[in-house]
Amino acid sequence: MAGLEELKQAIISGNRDRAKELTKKALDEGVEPREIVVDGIAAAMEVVGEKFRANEFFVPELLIAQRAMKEALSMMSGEAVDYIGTVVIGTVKGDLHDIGKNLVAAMLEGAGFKVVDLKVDVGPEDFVKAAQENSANIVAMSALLTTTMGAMRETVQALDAAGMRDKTRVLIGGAPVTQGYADEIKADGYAPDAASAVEQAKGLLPA
Ligand code: B1M
Repeated sequence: MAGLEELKQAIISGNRDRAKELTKKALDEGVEPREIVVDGIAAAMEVVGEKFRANEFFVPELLIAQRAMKEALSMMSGEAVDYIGTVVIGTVKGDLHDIGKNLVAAMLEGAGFKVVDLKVDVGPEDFVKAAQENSANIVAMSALLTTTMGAMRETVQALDAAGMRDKTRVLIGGAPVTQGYADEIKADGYAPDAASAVEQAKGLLPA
């Protein structure tokens, strides 16, 4: 849809007002919220991520695009969606990096999950509390610092201690995180990027 391509370009170029306006227009025209997220918002952030990796975009462009993404997403709250599962997501304790986490959250929303975003610097007890309150299927954690990865292990242990691991699966990711680390801390899934996070999350839902 042409409007969603325009929305994608508005987010890539960091045009917040235009991104908001185009999201509202698409909703008013009856475009499915999930289509707006997948083909407009998440698609834009994938391009932003690629440009960043290719050194075509630097941190300021990344942050400006992220703000436009947030404005667009803010227009979606309250839209009725049939959820396929609930994910509680956050960046772990001590870690303030949220661009990748936001991208994963947007992609999960686009794939039909209800996403409860605890933002950044989220302690194990906060993950546990939010997972209990929202009957979450999945706790998803992001870490960008080698020094904060340990908080993922602590959160897995806190979920264990709360007796929640039979119902709540753990998905982890972020630049320094590996499958080996996920195995070591007994997380149920690891994803190297936002698209594979969605695949992993779907695979972690009860059959
Ligand atoms: Co910081 N930073 N930073 N930083 N920062 C890194 C991560 C670093 C690699 C830079 C470097 O030294 N080369 C380094 C970490 C080294 C390490 O520990 N290995 C670093 C450091 C050291 C720091 C500070 C300590 C610097 C300082 O103050 N001395 C400090 C720490 C602050 C804190 O968190 N307590 C700090 C601060 C910051 C800013 C605030 C300036 C800013 C963050 C802004 C924000 O997020 N709102 C920032 C940024 C932007 C970066 C870099 C440049 C970019 C990170 C990013 O957003 N990438 C980064 C260097 C780099 O990567 N080149 C760096 C783009 C994003 C789309 O990718 O987050 O990897 P990413 O997410 C990907 C995947 O990892 C995956 O999917 C995403 C999309 O495909 N993924 C998941 C992420 N989470 C997932 C969860 C999943 C699954 C997949 O499942 C749940």
